[in-house]
Amino acid sequence: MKNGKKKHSGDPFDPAPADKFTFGLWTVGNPGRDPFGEPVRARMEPSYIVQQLAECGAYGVNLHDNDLVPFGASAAERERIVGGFKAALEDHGMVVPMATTNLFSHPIFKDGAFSANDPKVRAFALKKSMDAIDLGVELGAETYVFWGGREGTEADACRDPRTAVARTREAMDYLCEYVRDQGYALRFALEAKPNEPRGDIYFATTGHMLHFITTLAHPEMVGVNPEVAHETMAGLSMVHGVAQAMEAGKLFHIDLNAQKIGRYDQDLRFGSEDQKGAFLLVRLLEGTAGDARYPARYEGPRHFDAHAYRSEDEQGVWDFARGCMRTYKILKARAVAFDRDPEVRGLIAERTDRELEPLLARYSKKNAKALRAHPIDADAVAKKGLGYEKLDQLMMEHLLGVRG
Ligand code: GCO
Ligand code: MN
Ligand code: MN
Repeated sequence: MKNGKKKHSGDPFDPAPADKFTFGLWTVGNPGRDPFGEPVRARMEPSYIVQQLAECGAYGVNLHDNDLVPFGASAAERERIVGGFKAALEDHGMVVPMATTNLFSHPIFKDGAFSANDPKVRAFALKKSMDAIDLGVELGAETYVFWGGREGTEADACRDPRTAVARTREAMDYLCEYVRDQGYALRFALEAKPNEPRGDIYFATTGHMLHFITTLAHPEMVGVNPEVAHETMAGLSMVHGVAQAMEAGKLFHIDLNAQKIGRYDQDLRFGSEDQKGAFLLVRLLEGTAGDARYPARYEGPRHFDAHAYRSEDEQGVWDFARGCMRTYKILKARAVAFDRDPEVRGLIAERTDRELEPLLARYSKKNAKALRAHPIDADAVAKKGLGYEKLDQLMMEHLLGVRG
């Protein structure tokens, strides 16, 4: 069954490849192990996952090197596994838009990878990353994610945190050069997380990453991969982080899921917590507000980095996957209706002032003089209500499905 030939149900919220939904092999493949309990589901073969995801209407699948090729596999084993996987992708019309390296499971990475104190560990991390980059490119990946899961500390005196930053820069510059040297058309996307599995992880948020990128030798090759759960764990607004990345042209990838604030990394089904945040995120990614100053929308894959509850069997996993995609599409439809609503448009229409705006746009001695001379009645401006209660309630009513 080729994905393109699969008959769509006709339900407007059922996903189709054109929606560009992707899942990691490790997401639907998550066996439900947690720090307190053993796996509750059997391992699924990568080719089987590809088939089932295609059946659900996904566009593609992403992977860590070791999700596909076991750690320490021989070259012959690698060839056999990769060959079989490519055939499954081809058979089901699925693509691999993103790949990444597992730099956290093997005990060698107990003190991190690129920031580890032992040069042997850093060397091993670079070698493993170059191999995994080759694998990703062979499978057609255009984006390569770096998530520094174990790049952090509990005993913070073990290294100067500035050294961790510098070592990470060295590694990114090294790998950018490697990609250029190979002539690969690959971009890097850096994924931040504040903690877990380490007590504190370096570059805790998307904002930290955005600045770090400006210090690299090839900043144009590197962007970010923000994750809902990670920004929420840090108590931050995912929407604001993503907006800043988009505005900087740095949203190269995204990890969609859901998370309750103040918890461990829950990786819940997209939209299953904080529906308002999820609505605003979809609205931003889809560009339904239509601000002409910015590119219309995010064009990359809509990737779900989440997994089914531990209560689920395999059927529950596919229910989970469909749920992520359906909720995204439902929120998109709600966002379109919201931004078309004349009452909403009236409330968010920007006030313009033809005399004042040009004076604000750019500093010059002349502009500053004219600005200073321009009378502004602060009390009169302050008195005016802004109607945000009404606006937010309208958003709630669209979100809850009673309007539009
Ligand atoms: C996590 C991370 C990972 C990464 C993945 C890809 O908290 O475990 O979100 O799922 O996204 O390793 O780099
Ligand atoms: Mn995560
Ligand atoms: Mn992630």
